[in-house]
Amino acid sequence: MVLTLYKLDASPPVRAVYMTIESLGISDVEYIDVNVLELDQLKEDFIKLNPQHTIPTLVDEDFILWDSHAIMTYLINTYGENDSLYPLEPKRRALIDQRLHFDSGILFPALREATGAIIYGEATSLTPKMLDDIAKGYEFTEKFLTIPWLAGEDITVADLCCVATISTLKELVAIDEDLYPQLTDWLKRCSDEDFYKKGNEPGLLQYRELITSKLS
Ligand SMILES: N[C@@H](CCC(=O)N[C@@H](CS)C(=O)NCC(=O)O)C(=O)O
Repeated sequence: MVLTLYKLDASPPVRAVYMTIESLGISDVEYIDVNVLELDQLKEDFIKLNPQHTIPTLVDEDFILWDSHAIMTYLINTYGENDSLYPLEPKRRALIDQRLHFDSGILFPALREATGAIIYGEATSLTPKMLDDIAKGYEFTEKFLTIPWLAGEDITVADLCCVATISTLKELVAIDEDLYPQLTDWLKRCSDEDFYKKGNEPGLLQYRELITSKLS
């Protein structure tokens, strides 16, 4: 099997997929850059592949899939040696699914809104609404973390997904340790993991450079 992943390293959902690839130990992946900053995603060839023109997009032989959440769970279901990252047991899986939808519906939109405005030059600082949306994301996540990891006693795809977004939000708005002690601790524990160091850190640094260059 050779997988192809259309990507940009700075993109948080792409990094969530990288962390899944790292965790699963998949080595046979061809990576193709789609520079969304230059609007490469709107080129005819890419639109043919993914009419929604988003990265990450995965090609596995004749199967094409986009949306990081769908890609991560597909990779685990297809190539995982066991179900530990995405347990089959219905209630454990349902809790993970809730966290993935939380990322899709709350965390990532807050990040996309703020990042888009800064990168495409519509804003040079965050508006009160952007700050409020990010704070809501932190508050909810803090409340979920009454358990060690985001969806239970063990690391799951919920952690890989949400840490990509939250570590990137932190580049925009610092996480106050006093307000969000569980979130701070969880982020620290995620960042000590190998999957994070290899799959998230390099692209996160690129995101930081990009945002800093736009804000200064
Ligand atoms: N829910 C999607 C979001 C993907 C997304 O919005 N990716 C951005 C880059 S971070 C993108 O492709 N933007 C280009 C566009 O929407 O045209 C996922 O999780 O994959």
